[in-house]
Amino acid sequence: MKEDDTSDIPNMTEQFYTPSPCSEFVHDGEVLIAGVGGLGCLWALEAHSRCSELAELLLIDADEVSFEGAHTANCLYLDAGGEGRGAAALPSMATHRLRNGADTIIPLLENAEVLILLAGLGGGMGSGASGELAKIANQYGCLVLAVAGLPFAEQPLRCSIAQEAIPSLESNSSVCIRVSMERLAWQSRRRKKNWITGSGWIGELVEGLVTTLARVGRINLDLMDMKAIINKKGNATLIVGTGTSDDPNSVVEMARNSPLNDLPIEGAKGCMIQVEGGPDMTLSHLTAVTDSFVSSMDPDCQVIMGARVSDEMVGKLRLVAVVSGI
Ligand SMILES: Nc1nc2c(ncn2[C@@H]2O[C@H](COP(=O)(O)OP(=O)(O)OP(=O)(O)O)[C@@H](O)[C@H]2O)c(=O)[nH]1
Ligand SMILES: [Mg+2]
Repeated sequence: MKEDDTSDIPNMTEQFYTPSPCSEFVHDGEVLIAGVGGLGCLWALEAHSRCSELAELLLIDADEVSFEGAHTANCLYLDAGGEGRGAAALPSMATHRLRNGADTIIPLLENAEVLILLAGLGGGMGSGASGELAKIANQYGCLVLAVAGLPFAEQPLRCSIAQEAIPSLESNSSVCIRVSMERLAWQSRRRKKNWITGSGWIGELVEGLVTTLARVGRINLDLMDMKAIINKKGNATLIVGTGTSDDPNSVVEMARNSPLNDLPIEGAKGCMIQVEGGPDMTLSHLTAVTDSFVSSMDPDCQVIMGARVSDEMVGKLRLVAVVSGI
């Protein structure tokens, strides 16, 4: 079927639910967390539950099951014949449905400065609609940070659908990290968690990015800092790691071995790093984490650093970074 031939695509029924109130913290505009497709919606819901007062949530799918329990979400329901069973692994159908149904989400995109886009590739909706959403968001001036889940190797058809979908998502995103679901599943066993919901890794990354931009830290970072790092030549990636404050190196170790870590950061030219900890966090914790994290980067690497303290992080440390010029 040709890209613009919609003749054999059934009429779309699309539904949109009302937005939730958002926080006053994000002065420069809103951060929008969006999930596309079944897996993307699950990841977005889990991530948003960690920082719901700091970001808006948008769920897009052709399967209403994805909206269950999403009381404060904006839900874009892109159903074809009312069968409510997803986009039946047909990405081109999903692309068209989003293109035709995007009007209702334009106000959200106009309001957002950063779109954190989560999708599992290999099915219909996530593969077909995520690149299109990123493209529309770009047109409205959003900075797009994407997390793309790649299917298991034993699903060759899904892998080829994902390979076809990735260029559009990557070219319309400022940063797009590729997450192997295989690696996510494998490492989730160690966390004794279900990989399907991201096992906490995706939620931690999104929460870290949102709080970094929310200007609630001790040393604040903002969107200008993020843009300065992202705009460096070369590839960029997003990194998260957690550990305990008695062993700051464990945080960096975990970040390096995280299933979300898709590119080696050796020799990187740019790094924005936010370290979060409890009220017990000291300057030496902060420098230990940062020094160890940037040690393998280019000696002239531009490093922008931030720090945030929250009561829930007592005894813990978390590092969230945007690394560029790779
Ligand atoms: N092995 C396994 N893989 C899964 C499972 N759920 C999702 N995936 C993988 O994740 C990819 C995306 O899944 P979904 O997000 O459910 O797909 P979707 O975008 O909703 O696609 P449609 O339902 O066709 O519209 C799939 O291609 C699979 O590779 C699961 O339960 N088991
Ligand atoms: Mg689905």
